[in-house]
Amino acid sequence: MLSTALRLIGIAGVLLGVLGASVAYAQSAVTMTAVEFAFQPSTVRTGSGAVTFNVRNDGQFPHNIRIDGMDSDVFAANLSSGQSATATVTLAPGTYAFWCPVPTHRERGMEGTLTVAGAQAARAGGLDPMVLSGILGLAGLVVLGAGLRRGRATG
Ligand SMILES: [Cu+2]
Repeated sequence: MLSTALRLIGIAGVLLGVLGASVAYAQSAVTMTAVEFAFQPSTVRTGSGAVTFNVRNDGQFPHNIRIDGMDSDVFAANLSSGQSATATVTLAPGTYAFWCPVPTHRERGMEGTLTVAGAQAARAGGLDPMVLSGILGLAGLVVLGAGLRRGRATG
């Protein structure tokens, strides 16, 4: 019956791996508000690849986002007061400054730091979710395989 237990642990590991992967996917979204003159939050972390920005302009002036190294603003048009918008950009792992491209807004405080974690990068808060899910999934398969081998040897 040990092999049955091992198999169940293996299946649990695979499920954890799938769960971890979905968590990693969910983190590739950034939700912020823009006001005069700040982004809230101004320090943002996300996964690499396609990153969706959900931004609401809670201020009076138009605002937008420009990420260091990109040729255009995140939103095709500035967000007007009260407007919410969603846009997806592709980001490689790294640390980027971002700011509001409307004249003088950056100087007045509308800037922040965006950290994009890579698949191999360890985070300050713990393992990168993609790495963690991979380890959990792999551990699940190894345990599952051991359980199957044991079952064959004794049966
Ligand atoms: Cu602005």
